[in-house]
Amino acid sequence: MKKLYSALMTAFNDDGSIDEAGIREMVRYNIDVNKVDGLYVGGSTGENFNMNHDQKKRVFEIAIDEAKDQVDLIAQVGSLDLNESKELAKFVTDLGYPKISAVTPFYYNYTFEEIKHYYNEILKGVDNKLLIYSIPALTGVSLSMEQFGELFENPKIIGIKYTNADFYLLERVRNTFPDKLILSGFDEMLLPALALGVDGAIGSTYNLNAKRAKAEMIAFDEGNIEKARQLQKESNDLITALIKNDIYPSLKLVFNEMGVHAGVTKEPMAKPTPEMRAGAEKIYNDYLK
Ligand code: SI3
Repeated sequence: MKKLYSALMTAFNDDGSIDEAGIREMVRYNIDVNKVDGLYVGGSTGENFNMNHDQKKRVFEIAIDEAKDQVDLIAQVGSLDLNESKELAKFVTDLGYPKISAVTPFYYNYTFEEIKHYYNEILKGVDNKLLIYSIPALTGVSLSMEQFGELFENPKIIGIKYTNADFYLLERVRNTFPDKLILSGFDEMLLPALALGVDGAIGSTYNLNAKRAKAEMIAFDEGNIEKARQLQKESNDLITALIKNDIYPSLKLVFNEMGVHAGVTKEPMAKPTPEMRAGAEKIYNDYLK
């Protein structure tokens, strides 16, 4: 059975502090209403790269305290400060996270040897399993099939969160490493990723749209491709509207519209404008009600 994970958002107050109650509400909504299989904590959607060290730790604590062991939890610990990544990897492992993930190090055009060193260092002395977070559009880092293979030489590296529209590479990686866990990261491309044999998906829009995405996975598994295509079309109408309205603030605005307190985004991400608020209300009424 393929697994669906929501990329957990972080509720912030206007001053950039963490809204703990909001985070708990979103965890609960994902477990109780969305019935997701898991949560990806501290990813792009969680605005992890906007947070300071203490905030990252606090979000990890709140999420696992609320979710307990009701769903699978993956903690994204990647950081440009390798010492921070190592500390966070130990911290979340001690908290009980069954899996970790780390974004490829970015900005300084690291060599592959440096990237490999980063992953192996994060895992040194940490009794946990790791998913490589590959998102070339945001990091500028594209790993080849051979490079994934070299990273997999570390037995603790169990798979990839694959946020990449390169389906040729996905096919090569899937078939070369049939035992690795590959979770697709582009919600709008779930169906082609399913066709290439991913084990599930992690995404931002599943916070709002998990039921449709789950139904699409089931339709795909049953061989009902027409139904899966129709569901992907409906999802993409929603995702297109969210992207046009500025996706991160809009996901929160729509959650707030649904009565789930998601707070606001953290600067420098845009704060909601009146136009965004109106757009979010329309998205809720048009696609989710
Ligand atoms: O938290 C995370 O790391 C993610 O949710 C990554 C995920 O792949 C999302 N990518 C980004 C850059 O946010 C997608 O879910 C994305 O928002 C969605 O496909 C819309 O483009």
